[in-house]
Amino acid sequence: MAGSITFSMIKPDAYSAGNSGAILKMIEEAGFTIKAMKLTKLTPEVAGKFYEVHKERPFYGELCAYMSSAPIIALVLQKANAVEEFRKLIGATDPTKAADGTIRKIFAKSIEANAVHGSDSDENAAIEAGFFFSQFERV
Ligand code: DGI
Repeated sequence: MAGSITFSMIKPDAYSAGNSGAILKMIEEAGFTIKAMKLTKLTPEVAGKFYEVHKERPFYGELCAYMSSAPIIALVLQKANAVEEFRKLIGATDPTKAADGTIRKIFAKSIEANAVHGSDSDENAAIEAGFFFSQFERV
């Protein structure tokens, strides 16, 4: 099936809590196809580079420490209108504001430990997918 792509991560809190399988199940049941997948552990430096757009924000240091605190699963996902559809599936950044049935509402622990990442534009999806995966690691 054709469609656009988005980039996602299952974040340290969700991985450590053993929720990766349940989250992947929700993603597939929502109609996304997994095009690339990798389990890895970020260093604070790599997390800092990934979140460079947030470097002026007060939580940047904590965010980089958190994102490198345990393994993550990086994903490239495909679906029609993937970026927008995936942001609907994960819900608001702050899980207390996320809609019922969304991944963050179900699995997130806090605004920082919020279970999953989802790209916010097609342009960023391409940049983020390229940050984690070579062309040989994508189908
Ligand atoms: O695109 P999102 O992940 O929904 O949100 P974002 O791009 O505004 O922020 C990126 C990540 O930074 C978010 O998933 C968790 C973290 N973050 C955002 N706002 C706060 C925050 N972390 C803390 N500690 N406090 C915040 O206010």
